[in-house]
Amino acid sequence: MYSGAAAAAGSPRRDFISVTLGSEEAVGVGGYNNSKAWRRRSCWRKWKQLSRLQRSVILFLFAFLAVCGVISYTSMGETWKSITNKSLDDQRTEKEIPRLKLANPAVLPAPQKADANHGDYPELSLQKPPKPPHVRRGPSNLQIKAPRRDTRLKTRHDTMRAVEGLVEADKVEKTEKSIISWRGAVIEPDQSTEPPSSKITEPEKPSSLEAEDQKEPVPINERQLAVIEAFRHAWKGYKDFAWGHDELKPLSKSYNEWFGLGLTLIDALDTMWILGLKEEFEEARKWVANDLVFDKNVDVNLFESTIRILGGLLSTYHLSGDSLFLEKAKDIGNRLMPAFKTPSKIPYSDVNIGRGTAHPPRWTSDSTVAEVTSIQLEFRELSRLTGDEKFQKAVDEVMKHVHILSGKNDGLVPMFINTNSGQFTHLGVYTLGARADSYYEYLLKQWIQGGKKENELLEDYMRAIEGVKKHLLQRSEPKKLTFVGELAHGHFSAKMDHLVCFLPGTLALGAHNGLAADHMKLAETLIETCYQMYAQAETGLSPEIVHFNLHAQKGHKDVEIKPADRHNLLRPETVESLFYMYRFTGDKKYQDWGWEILQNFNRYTRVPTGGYTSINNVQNPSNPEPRDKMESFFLGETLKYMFLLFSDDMDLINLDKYIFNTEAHPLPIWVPA
Ligand code: DMJ
Repeated sequence: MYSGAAAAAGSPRRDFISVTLGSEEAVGVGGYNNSKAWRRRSCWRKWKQLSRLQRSVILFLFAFLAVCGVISYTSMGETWKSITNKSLDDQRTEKEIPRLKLANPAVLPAPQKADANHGDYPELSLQKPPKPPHVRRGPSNLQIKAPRRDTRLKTRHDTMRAVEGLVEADKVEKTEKSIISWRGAVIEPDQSTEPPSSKITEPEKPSSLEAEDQKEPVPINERQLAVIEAFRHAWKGYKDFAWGHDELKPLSKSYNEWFGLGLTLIDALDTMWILGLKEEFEEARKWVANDLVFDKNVDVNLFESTIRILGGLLSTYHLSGDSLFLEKAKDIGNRLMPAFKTPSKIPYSDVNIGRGTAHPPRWTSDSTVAEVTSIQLEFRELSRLTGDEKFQKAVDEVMKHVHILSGKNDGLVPMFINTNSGQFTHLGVYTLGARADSYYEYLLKQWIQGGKKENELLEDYMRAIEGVKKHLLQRSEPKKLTFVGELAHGHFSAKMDHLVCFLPGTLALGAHNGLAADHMKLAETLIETCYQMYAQAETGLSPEIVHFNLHAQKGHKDVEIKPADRHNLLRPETVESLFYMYRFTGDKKYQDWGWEILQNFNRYTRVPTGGYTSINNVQNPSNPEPRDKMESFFLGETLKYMFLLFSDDMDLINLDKYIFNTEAHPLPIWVPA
């Protein structure tokens, strides 16, 4: 552009010509060679005209410059060589030992006196690479969506592992490779299943509870460790002699089959989670994944399989976030639904989960009232999780029906209900024990689960407690213990089942949720009675049923035990109520009472080769007559409530967030307080 402009100006100058020398257009090839020859001749002429001295000086200068050039070339070559080699070395280092270099260069020790003092520096091989991030594989819509979990359970799991010295780096690394979830829930990458339905609405977490979650984890104490030890002992027996079967027979080192569905294992899943027994949980989880099959030609009891299996799977899903348990819960939930196909919609007691048929017991068309009214927490939760309302509809219908049914006595219900007519049968007998107990418990708990909006449930509960006060409360002699008796056709009986000891806990839970303060007073007196049912037996373990003395008699205690009633099945109800009482009052005496009970279980029911057994005679410490059976609720309920009772962490399964079903499986409260 510049040359064009100059040409256009029409003023060729020498300088300008030299610029255009390279242009063929300007000089042509021949012109260029002629000029070279001319320049050579003129230089030679000038050299000849110089004096000898001048020529010598010039030659010397050339020689000097040549020597300098050679020297500087040599030293630059060395420098260049070293630079080139260094960069090659660097490249090799990054390619050949990339992990050492990339792992954590900032913590590598400086390489000083490396040979003189090996011990001062950590071996490179001992340096732990940074933990890989937890990676969820697979398309995002197939990834497991965990429900919101109690973060205190997570931190407690960490504490537990530390306390027991279970944290071994290699195990942790191994586990991290094979799982994609945290803390115990082994979710193998290829086992991810579809997420919960989009209709699921997890309850929002109030900010105050978020703050609670961030509190320091409370360390596990000695008594809790004793519970863990007891659990492990029980689990050892189950694992060695009854793995995958319903119940352990610890003395004969065999098992008992009821439904053939691994009842003890499923009932114990969330207990293991809460106790922080990661390895045991993982092993059990594998059994659920690989061996738990519901497609079986087997009759199961609707109530028992709902509270133990469906309830256990749902709570384990909530605690672990592992969708395997939700899938299994859906499966069993669907298979139980035929029970509701009755003329009255009051479900049959038994269902064949393989054939999809249901029926009442052989000898009657009645179901027990407790059984048909204590499956609601689980089916309602299943509807919420799946978005399929059929589960909730079926069980709500039962509650609505019972709400308006005649035959109650001041809110107290008879024990049987007919599946054809939908009417109560065997009228006139009222108890808070067997066959009616959890009807009362679930009235309150459903009301809490649903966010305290379902007024009919609350009405029925309040009326029933008034009925208890009016018809069933009495005081014993000599200690004047308040107890809950039974009413049969107008006659009061001073009989009380151990099962009734759920009541103090339920009353306390109601009072905690804003119900009448006198419910708490009643809870305090009743839990004292339940404790005395243990303390007044020779083994310190309660019998199944007691009769209270209404009149003082010399040499007689408050509690009388009939020969047919003196067995103990390792039941949970008193420990359950102790747990609620301690949570709501902070009174350590409840923990101490629970501790006495645990020690007596260890003294009289523990089988040395593994497991615990029911006993036939709580009055004979020298021979309590072991029955050779460990009920699944010992692991599902009794030991779980023990552990929670001894915990000083009031937020471990926070009672404003969770509601326990009647088998001690915690389910979320839909609208937490
Ligand atoms: C458990 O299966 C449940 O607690 C049920 O409500 C009553 N019976 C046993 C424990 O005693």
